[in-house]
Amino acid sequence: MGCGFSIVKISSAIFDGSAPDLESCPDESLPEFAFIGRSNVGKSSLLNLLAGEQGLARVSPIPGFTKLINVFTMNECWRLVDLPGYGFAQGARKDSALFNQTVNDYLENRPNLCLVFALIESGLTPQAIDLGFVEWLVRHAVPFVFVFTKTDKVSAVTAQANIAAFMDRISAWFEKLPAVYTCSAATRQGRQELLGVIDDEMKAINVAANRVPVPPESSPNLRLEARSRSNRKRRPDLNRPW
Ligand SMILES: Nc1nc2c(ncn2[C@@H]2O[C@H](COP(=O)(O)OP(=O)(O)O)[C@@H](O)[C@H]2O)c(=O)[nH]1
Ligand SMILES: [Mg+2]
Repeated sequence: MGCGFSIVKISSAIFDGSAPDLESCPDESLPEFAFIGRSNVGKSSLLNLLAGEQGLARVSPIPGFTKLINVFTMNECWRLVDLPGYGFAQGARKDSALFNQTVNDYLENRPNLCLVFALIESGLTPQAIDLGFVEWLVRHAVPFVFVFTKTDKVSAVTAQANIAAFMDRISAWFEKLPAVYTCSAATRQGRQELLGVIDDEMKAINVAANRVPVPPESSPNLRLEARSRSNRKRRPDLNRPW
């Protein structure tokens, strides 16, 4: 099947497997969109929502302890990656990793990583661990957008107040703030919009099958890596606002 532009219509969602480390991840030929956030924030639920398939990624009411990177290929063209949650790094020093080395490694070094969805619960006021994690993403020039989850659990007013407070805490780190989205796996709110984000990235990479022969330097793989590199360029000055 060719990689057309029917991102919003998911025709196939396949579990590729669980990787214990970066080396074990599938080949780097397809663009990847990864979900990161605290354990229980709703990463696996959002993945299932986007894939349109309940039970594709395992959802658990109990914070999980998995250290595996779970990879799913969509429409045979792009991947969704369910990363282990952070939040269990007891006693981590301020600048040390907040999560496991596997996740650090993936976020820093995966050449075909296009965009990270950084998930935060819309029902919570800004939490130090989320702020710290966002700081880590910024320091490491990881391209990301925010997704505030579980909007069905709080009033729109509360969610907007929490989002505004979070953005206020981090605004000094950015010339231009990352995009903010919201979602609910319960009401399916946010699905089309987030698939649209992926669609835009895919269009930018232009991995659609070329009908005319292309010179090797503009092959889809090279364009993908170039996109990944240019996404990583946003490296703002950091000064801790808290
Ligand atoms: N009400 C509500 N519950 C959710 C939502 N997303 C996830 N959950 C619940 O939150 C818990 C953790 O979800 P999960 O997707 O496993 O989180 P993960 O640990 O980040 O992968 C599960 O009990 C889910 O059913 C949502 O949008 N709304
Ligand atoms: Mg999960």
